[in-house]
Amino acid sequence: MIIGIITVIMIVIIGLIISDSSVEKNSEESEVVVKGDIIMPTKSSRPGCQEIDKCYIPSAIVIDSGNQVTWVNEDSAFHSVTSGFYDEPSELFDSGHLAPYESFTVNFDEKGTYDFFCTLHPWMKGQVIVE
Ligand SMILES: [Cu+2]
Repeated sequence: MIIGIITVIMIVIIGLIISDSSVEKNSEESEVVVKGDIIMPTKSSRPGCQEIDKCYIPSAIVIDSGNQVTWVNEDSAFHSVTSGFYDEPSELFDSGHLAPYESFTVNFDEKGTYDFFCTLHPWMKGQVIVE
């Protein structure tokens, strides 16, 4: 009799634990706002990320013309995605300052190599190669 009651209680507790963890999992998935093609990871606001090629990840991306690229700032600092080079912006596109978890998307219709950088951190550089 007592063993029967304990067994029922155990089953209920295990059931609650399982349903709890599945709810948590679902809410975690819904927190992912935008999936970026290129991310700005944590610590990219400090010099040194260029030495390990982790200022923009990936720092170079190859796409077919007519497609778009989305950058997501996954750092806790502000960053930008600006066309050209730090000392020579090309004025093709400029995200302005992206707050943490903001994203920026550009359509690329013409073939070519598009350099970009961060106006706040001169060591952050990347390329979009449109084929
Ligand atoms: Cu930056």
